[in-house]
Amino acid sequence: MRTQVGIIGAGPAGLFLSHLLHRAGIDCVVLEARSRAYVEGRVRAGVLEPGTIETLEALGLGDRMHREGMIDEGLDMRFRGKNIHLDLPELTGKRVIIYGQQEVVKDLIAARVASGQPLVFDAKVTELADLDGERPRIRYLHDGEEKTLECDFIAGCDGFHGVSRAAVPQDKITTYDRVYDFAWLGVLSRSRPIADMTYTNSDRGFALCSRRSMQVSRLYLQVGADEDPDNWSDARFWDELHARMFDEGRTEIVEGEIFQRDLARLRSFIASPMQYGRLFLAGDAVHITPPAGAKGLNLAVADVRALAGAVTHFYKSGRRDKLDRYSEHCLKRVWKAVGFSTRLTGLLHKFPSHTPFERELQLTELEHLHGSRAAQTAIAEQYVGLPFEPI
Ligand code: RFL
Ligand code: PHB
Repeated sequence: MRTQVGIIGAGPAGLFLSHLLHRAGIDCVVLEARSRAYVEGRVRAGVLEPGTIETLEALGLGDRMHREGMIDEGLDMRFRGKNIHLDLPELTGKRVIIYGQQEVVKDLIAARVASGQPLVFDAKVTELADLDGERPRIRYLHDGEEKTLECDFIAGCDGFHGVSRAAVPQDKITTYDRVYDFAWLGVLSRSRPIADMTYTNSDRGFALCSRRSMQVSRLYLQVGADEDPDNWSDARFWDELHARMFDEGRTEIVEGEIFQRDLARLRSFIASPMQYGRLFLAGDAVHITPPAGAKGLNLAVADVRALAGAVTHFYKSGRRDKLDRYSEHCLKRVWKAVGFSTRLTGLLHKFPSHTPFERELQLTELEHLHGSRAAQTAIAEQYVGLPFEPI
């Protein structure tokens, strides 16, 4: 089999890229290791920045997001019983939309399938070959057979544990990372969410109240890195959430049936450069932000917009200049976003390693944010996402 761009992974990065390329008249094949049901059922992100919203709209895929998504105009940060309210439209003129990542993924998959363009599930990529030649190849397993896809370019959109990044010779890539010794225990509950997206830094640790609809809350608690989600009975989860949200009277947070639980280890990670020969890495395959700040999915979209622009330019003009700039272009945004999420993580979590001095400094920064519009604007500007620069 042959195509122009071989895309590994049907997460947000691979799926958005397939649509952006198809719109530009460029052929691609998406290979996904898992089943359609598995990919559509994976609960993750929820906050879409204006740039991601516009990208879905431009692809003609924004209708359900506008019908079912929830416009979010503000977020709260609580500490020591105080509340910082960031009014996003007032501070930035922009809003975000809360719409589950798996809903975005469902919309992208349905449209790709309807267009008749190739998207192969249960196709696990095992090896990449000739990345530095003219005709790179992808080997994968499908229907019990080993198959080969020959391409002009390969897009490695296979997430943090994929095979693409590992296919780059070690002396051609540098990695930067920081692993945290805590995790987020996330649940979905059938209960009315509280009014605003609310982050809290309490003496008992971090918590976050978000939502997926007016009937479903998405709730997170900071827990130990190796915590077993089964150790958290529903009662224990609610007790801890009320306490961390300063809702001891249990008058604010509505409890409901918890029907999904997951644990996300926290890490900051960047691999550089994001390309090697004819392989281009995008999304979680090449960078990970800690989830505070909700940047991962949005960064994946920013990467593949740049990649689609560079590939389109190549086929139109025969020139590689934009492809050659891909990594440098994306990494500017990536470092800012990873820096922002890392800073927010530092501001909001309880660090087992903190001395009382460091804990007081953390609370002092929150106090400053409480009283300073300039500090609030700086957070809000990054939270809604920086504008896209042309590649
Ligand atoms: P994905 O989504 O991991 O998709 C990669 C795909 O590649 C497939 N794959 C392979 N396919 C073929 N052959 C192989 N050998 C393969 N190996 C892997 C996988 O099966 C998978 O389908 O990466 P992508 O596309 O780069 O998308 C990144 C986002 O998923 C991620 O950044 C976000 O979910 C992060 N994130 C959030 N991002 C936001 O923008 N806003 C948020 O509110 C937000 N909240 C979150 C989050 C991530 C979380 N967790 C679970 C880490 C909240 C949480 C709790
Ligand atoms: C979510 O709704 O899943 C969510 C919201 C805000 C974050 C991270 C995740 O910072």
